[in-house]
Amino acid sequence: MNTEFFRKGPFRLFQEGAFPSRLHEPRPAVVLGRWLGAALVVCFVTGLISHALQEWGGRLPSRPVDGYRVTQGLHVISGLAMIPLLGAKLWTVYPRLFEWPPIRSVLHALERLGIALLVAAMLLELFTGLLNTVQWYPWPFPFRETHYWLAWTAVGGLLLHLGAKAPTIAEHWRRGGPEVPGRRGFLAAVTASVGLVTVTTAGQTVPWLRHFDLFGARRPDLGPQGLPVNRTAEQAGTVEIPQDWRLTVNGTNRVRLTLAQLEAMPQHTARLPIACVEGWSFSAEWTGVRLRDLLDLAGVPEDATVKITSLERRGYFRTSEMASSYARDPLTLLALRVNGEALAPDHGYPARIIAPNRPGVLQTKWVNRLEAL
Ligand SMILES: Nc1nc2c(c(=O)[nH]1)N[C@H]1C(S)=C(S)[C@@H](COP(=O)(O)O)O[C@H]1N2
Ligand SMILES: [Mo]
Repeated sequence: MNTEFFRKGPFRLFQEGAFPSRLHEPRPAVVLGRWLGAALVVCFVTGLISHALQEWGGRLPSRPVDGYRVTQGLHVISGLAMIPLLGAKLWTVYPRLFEWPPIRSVLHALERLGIALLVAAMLLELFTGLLNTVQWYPWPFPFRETHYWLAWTAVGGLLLHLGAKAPTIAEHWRRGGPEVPGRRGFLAAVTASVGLVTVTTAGQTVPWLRHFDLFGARRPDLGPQGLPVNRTAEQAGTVEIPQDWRLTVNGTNRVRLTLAQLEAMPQHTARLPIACVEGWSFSAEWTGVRLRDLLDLAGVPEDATVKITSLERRGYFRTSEMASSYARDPLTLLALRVNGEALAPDHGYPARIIAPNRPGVLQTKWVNRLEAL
């Protein structure tokens, strides 16, 4: 065979020595792998918590009050940090794409297939997550299930990858041998990128960073009543509240209450966060009627799961379910006021749900019916 042919054009890359930078050696890849691994563990665990709270919210405790705010904030912060980390990691190892021969054995083929799966799952996961943080869902499949199963695929692929690479990782885990030229500068650049991404987005959930929140989806202090909005009253078609609006509570008996009657009931105030799955959050002082007082009025059984329905006609979040651990929590309110003012239409006038440790998507606005399931 004319081996000269393989030394020209794109085939150049398949030659030994085609990638002279020593940053493509295993040591930098192992260092980045550790950082990426740490971010991935945080992102994966907090993602499972978010999934669990949305899927089986009932069987989880309604405390700590800020639980979801913290875990979902970390989820989005670690996910965004993984974008530059993964980019750098892929850059250190991409010369492997041009390994020659491409396949040495069945095991080697499987290993490469595993890596392809891992990289594809990670890229898709970060891409869908990133678009979700800016509330863009351009795909026909349900985001949450897809994001959930891609996460398991990535973690499975990662475990295989770690298994296959265990000897290399062990060998390069500790620093040894001479300093790799350019290593410090490279790692400093990666650290700076991660820092920049974090500082310019984390302000959407970390109050003292809010002034640096250039790229986060929301500023936690911008919006009606100084609070951001997910879906406005206009988008939800709930701008006009019917004159004869009543809250209906269905239990063993049925109760219908006007806003004035709700306001005449004992009012409670709680400082609770809205924590959106998209990664932004804010805390406010909510005032209204304890949900459990309303449920008791209608004779809803203590252990019943409650279905909450809003005036909104269409939309994924027009209803939500709430298990008894939440419904009976003394901090869970049907809020009528926020920070001392009647709710703005965009925040759910005349009444909204607010409960501790509950994902934002389930804090239903424009509520008009509660019923025992
Ligand atoms: N009826 C209804 N309630 C809703 C929504 C909605 O689209 N419709 N969006 C939810 C989401 S995703 C979030 S994050 C919070 C945001 O509350 P805010 O708009 O008052 O900040 O409202 C929740 N309640
Ligand atoms: Mo949300």
